[in-house]
Amino acid sequence: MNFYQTPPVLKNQFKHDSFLQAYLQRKFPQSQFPEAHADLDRLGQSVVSEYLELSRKAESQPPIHVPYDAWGNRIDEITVSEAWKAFEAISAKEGLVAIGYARELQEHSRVYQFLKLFLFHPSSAMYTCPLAMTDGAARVLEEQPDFKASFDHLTSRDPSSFWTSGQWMTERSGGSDVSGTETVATRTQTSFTLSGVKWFTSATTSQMAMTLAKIEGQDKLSLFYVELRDHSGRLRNIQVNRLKQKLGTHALPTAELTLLGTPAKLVGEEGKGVKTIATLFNITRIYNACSAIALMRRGMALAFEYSKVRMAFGKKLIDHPLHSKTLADLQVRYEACFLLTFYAVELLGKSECKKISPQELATLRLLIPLVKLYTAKEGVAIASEVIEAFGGAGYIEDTGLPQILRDAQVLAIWEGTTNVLSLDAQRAIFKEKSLGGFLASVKDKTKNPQVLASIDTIVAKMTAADETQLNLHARELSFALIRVLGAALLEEHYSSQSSYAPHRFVELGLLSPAFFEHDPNGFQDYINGALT
Ligand code: MFK
Repeated sequence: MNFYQTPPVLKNQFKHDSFLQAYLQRKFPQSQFPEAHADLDRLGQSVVSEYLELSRKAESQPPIHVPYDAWGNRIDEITVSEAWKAFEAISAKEGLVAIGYARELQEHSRVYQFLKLFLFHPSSAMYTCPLAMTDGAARVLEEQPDFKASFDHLTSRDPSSFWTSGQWMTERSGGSDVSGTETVATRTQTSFTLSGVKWFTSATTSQMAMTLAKIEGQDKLSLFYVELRDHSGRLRNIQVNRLKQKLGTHALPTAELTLLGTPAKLVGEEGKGVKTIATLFNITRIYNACSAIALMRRGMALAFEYSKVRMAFGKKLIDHPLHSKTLADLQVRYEACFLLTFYAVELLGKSECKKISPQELATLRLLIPLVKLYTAKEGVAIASEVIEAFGGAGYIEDTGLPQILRDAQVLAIWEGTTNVLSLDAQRAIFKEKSLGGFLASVKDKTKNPQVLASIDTIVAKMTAADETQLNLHARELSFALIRVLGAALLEEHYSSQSSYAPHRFVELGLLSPAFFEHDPNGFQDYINGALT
């Protein structure tokens, strides 16, 4: 007898998402944005048909590095699948970067653009990675009149002129502490050349890249613009050492490069490289959050569809209360992540259209590292639960489910790890004084006494702590701050603190069980003892 299971079938990911539709009703209503809604509806169907097929093809045909041609000439070609190439043209035509810069819907343009990215991401084989860096580079170059031609390429809707950009920050000395960057920029008569090794360069097939280097004789980093290839398509004094063998993101070419006197142009002021590139990574960090919620939503959609067809113990999975309660908790956590991410997107749009208040600006500064770190962690946890919700099928490669977990894991690493972002949040709080604005934004959206009490506890603990304690508790502080905002956004979304989702989110816990409580000295002896 043949045994078969009914696979979950994805429906239009725009239309058949009642939580998304409720969000749109509040923030981006069809009556006000009818053309955008029609476009999103079309895309919601493409991502479960044509684009989904392409992403499967791209995933099954990873890039290949060809160092030499048949005659021994060093060529360093990176060949990618036709499907991966197709995503470049699709991204241009869909306006996945362009919409954010044309600003036809003013401050709502970013919401429209990120709704498209949200739908696109799980069916893109991670093509959103080059798009994130392209968008970040466009945001930096938009402010630099000398780079107008490149900006136009990055924000083009025409596939024949559209460019993507890389962002090469990581060297062998470290991906978090970029101050150890060893690449040297040497002055030429007209510009600079770069020499050094870049240890992780994602989307190495991009036409251009933004990268950091130290100008000879200087200690501080500067930001540089590089065009990778000359008019004949040959790399401009760049050697590809190898492609990385990665846990996930298999369609995405990530290479180690040696720059051998690569022509480059300075972007912004000399010695202000980290500050200038912060504009770029603050955009890519929002993309990271958007990618995390997109993977959560795809996983949840699949798990929910499966629960309606899979029989166990005489009834459908969804009719088992323990299974449906498990899915409900995941959905609550996902909804908080969605609202947090789109709150950041709304504020980004307002800031770019100069319609942002000082309170909102402070909120955005602190929200970016917090939403990036929180959604990434939740993305991995929810992806893992989704796989479990399929039982053994979730562990089988050709269901496509393991890819969700693999691809989620990178979101907690690239663009800043959880610890590095927690320290960035502390920089935003103490150096840039963003906490007052952030907490005022939370209080504007909640009347829940448990949320308000948690804010009081956070402030009291922070006020009593010295620098060492703040550093030790940076992670739990980050999670507490983002959860109180998540609870407030759920309350605002449901216009009530007692609806299921806002109530349950608070019940699941705002502060960690031992918030700011452990002995600051004991852990070091303990871990050293345990590991030696
Ligand atoms: C699909 C999803 C898309 C994702 C795309 C993935 C592509 C991935 C490819 C990659 O490139 S992964 C590499 C990711 N690497 C990082 O994200 C770096 C992580 N490390 C940090 O974020 C560190 O905190 C940092 C490098 C910024 C610390 O460097 P420094 O040299 O110790 O910086 P410093 O001195 O603290 O700050 C320098 C200036 O930048 C300061 O301004 P001032 O000069 O005015 O004092 C800071 O205020 C400013 N700054 C730093 N972080 C900022 C910032 N400004 C605004 N926002 C921030 N987050």
